[in-house]
Amino acid sequence: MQERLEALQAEAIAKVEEASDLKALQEIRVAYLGKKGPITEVLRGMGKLSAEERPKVGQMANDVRAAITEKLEQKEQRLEEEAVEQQLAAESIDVTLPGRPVQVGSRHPLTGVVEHVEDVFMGMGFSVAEGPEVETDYYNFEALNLPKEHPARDMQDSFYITNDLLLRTHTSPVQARTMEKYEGKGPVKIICPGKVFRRDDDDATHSHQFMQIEGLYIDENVRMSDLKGVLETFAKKFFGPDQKIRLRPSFFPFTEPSVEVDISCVMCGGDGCRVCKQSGWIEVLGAGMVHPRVLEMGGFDPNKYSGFAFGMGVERLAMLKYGIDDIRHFYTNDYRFLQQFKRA
Ligand code: FA5
Repeated sequence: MQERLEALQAEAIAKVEEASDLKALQEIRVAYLGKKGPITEVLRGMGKLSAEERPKVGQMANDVRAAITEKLEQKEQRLEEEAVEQQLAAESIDVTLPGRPVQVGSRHPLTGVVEHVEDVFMGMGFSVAEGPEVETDYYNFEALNLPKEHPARDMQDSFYITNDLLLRTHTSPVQARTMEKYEGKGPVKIICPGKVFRRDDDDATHSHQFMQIEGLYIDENVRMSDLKGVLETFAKKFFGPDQKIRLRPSFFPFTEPSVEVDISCVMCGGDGCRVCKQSGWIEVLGAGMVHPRVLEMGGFDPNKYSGFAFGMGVERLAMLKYGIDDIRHFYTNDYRFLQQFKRA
């Protein structure tokens, strides 16, 4: 009996040592110490032993059980510790590693410029209007005093969808649409940013698709000096307090008188450089007093109301503000270019 118990103890302990996980330990526990295990069997058979042998065998069986239990517990503890260590090793963080930079997108420089211009004009009481990019011949040309066959249409050739439907060549049709909405009652004070399209050849300063911001102010007694004051305020707020503007006579069929507006060259401060072609000035927009016929077609009485309008090129503003020498950079989505405007 003693030999059998010793052999059982040795066998169980060897298995415990070999076990590699908690599940295997539990199986050993059930197999050797469980109700149907060999040690329980020995204890059960004690009745058949002599009175002398009984306590000895009982003692021995208990010792074997205790020895196996102790070994099981030790191994169990070791496996648990190892599991915790493995988990800690797998989850450990090296706090000395540099952080991974989060890739944050940013607004396109043209969007940033549009928002800046909107801010400045909203500060002067203008609200922001919108109009469609696919426009009718009527709003793009006729309502702006550009009847069919008018030679000034040549300067703004478009992409035609049908004879009567085209991609708008400027944001000025929003003038006509806005006037209709106000049904002849002023004041009207809006700006309208948006995409426009022309059959222009692409070069460093021209693109077949670009952006404009239209401005329209109609009220009683609006004068040319109001136009000049508003544009001067805009230039100083957008480019800086030392900015000067210059009005040159020009022609647009929808304004009379008409002007081109130059700003003093941002690159050289007006001294003359390559960018301003040594003139000290750069053209950024067209403007003028709304033509009485355009007011009339829009439902406004030209004897009561007067107004001014302007249309500025967003890309030109952005190129001057940031010193960009080619308009095409805005559309090619070069990451190195765009990244420079993260904080713009
Ligand atoms: C017009 O488009 C007029 N509608 C502006 C206007 C509005 C005049 C209201 C009077 C009253 P112009 O064709 O000059 O005018 O264009 C205005 C501005 O758009 C230019 O000063 C320039 O900054 C920009 N621009 C014109 N063509 C291009 C082009 N192909 N690529 C990039 N910018 C352009």
